[in-house]
Amino acid sequence: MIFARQALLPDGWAGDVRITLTGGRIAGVEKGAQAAAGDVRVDVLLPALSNLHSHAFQRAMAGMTEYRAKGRESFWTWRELMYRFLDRLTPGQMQAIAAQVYLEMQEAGYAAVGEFHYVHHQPGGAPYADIAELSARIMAAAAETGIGLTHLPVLYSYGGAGQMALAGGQLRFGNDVSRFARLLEAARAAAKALPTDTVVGIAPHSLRATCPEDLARALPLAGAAPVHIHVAEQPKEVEDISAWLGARPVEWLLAHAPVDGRWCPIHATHMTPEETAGLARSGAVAGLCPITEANLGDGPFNGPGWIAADGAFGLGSDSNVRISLTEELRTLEYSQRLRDVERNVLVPGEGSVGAFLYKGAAAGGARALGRDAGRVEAGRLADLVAVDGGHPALCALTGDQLLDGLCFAAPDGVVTDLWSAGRHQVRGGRHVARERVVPAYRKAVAELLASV
Ligand code: NGQ
Ligand code: ZN
Repeated sequence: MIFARQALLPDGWAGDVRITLTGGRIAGVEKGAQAAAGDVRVDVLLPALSNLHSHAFQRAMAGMTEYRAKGRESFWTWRELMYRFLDRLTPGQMQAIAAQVYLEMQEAGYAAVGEFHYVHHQPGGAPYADIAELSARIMAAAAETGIGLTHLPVLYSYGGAGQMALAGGQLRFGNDVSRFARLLEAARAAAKALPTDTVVGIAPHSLRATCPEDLARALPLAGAAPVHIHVAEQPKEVEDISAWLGARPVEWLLAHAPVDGRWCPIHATHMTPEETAGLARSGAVAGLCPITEANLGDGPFNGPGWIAADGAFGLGSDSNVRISLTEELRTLEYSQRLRDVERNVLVPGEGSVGAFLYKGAAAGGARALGRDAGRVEAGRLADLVAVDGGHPALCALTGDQLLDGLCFAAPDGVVTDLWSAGRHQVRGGRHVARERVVPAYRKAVAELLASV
């Protein structure tokens, strides 16, 4: 049982709310209740967000790619450094890094993660004895931390638009569709050992890493599970795809792929107004990664156009250069304010920006990960987060202003408790596996640095 002084329920804020959990789900929600001995008492209870886009291993490069070399620095030069970083990464290091990342996500208020997983093979490209070795490492990290996992094995077959050959660091990613299908089967089998809220979807990496024929063969492998794809992140990607396929990436997908509510286009930054409206109306959840998009110089998302077309959205920490839910929320809104020279941009009509962004990201993130979560309601997965409303950043605020405070003023340290499908992994602001996971992370990065 959880007893909350205040909780955000689907029909609004309520006081003295007692929540019953069974089998990882919310069994009952009672308003105006009495606390009983043994209840976990919290202050402000919210639906916890799903982090819909992560490449866990990139966390270990944080701070290593912020040096301007001679000449022009871009997404593409960052990518070269990232590929080089992969020359040595071992399965054990992958697991230790992912566990640290998932722990930090839970402490920041995310109950679940969509791991867009594309490092499959050994350096040089030879598969491991178990083709899904690195998927198993991601799953082990999820099991260690208790985070809800939507594992997204990635199809990455070509080095660039027009079926270019894979090269260098990309060799660790490569599969044709047949081998990808085997890897997916192995990952699905391995996921059976995880809690039942685990999901396995698929992720064609991007149009530049696949081709129309392969994509048509790969998509049915998803069944009813989520489909994630990077799209329209950088102007050069839009140009390359246009030159090759005669249409811009989002335009091409809308015309040739069965884009619907199972789809999560990641970034979707560089779109025409027609693409923006068309993609929003397809029901797809835009996977926005504001901190990484700022860090990589991608550009701002067309938020007003997306909202005007009633588009769904969620948040992802992508490169994990910094894992902070509050900062992710405010970076998204600030990117719009800086571009439009305006305030309070991301809300339709009138209303609280923090409330619109938080509730929207809770619902959209859960849908993108195939999780029955995002609302504090009987029957849903118990993905819950509690924050300290008495924290100086929040103590003057009530109702939806609490979400504005969370979005614009608070540090992540306001999170006191977090449940991933009922697993109570953060207590008193600390993850229960901290003492094991953090030293293992330090050891893994020290080893990794010594090997390069
Ligand atoms: C990724 N990064 O999947 O991590 C890519 C770079 C690639 C972003 N799209 C890798 N932000 O393009 O091969
Ligand atoms: Zn990504």
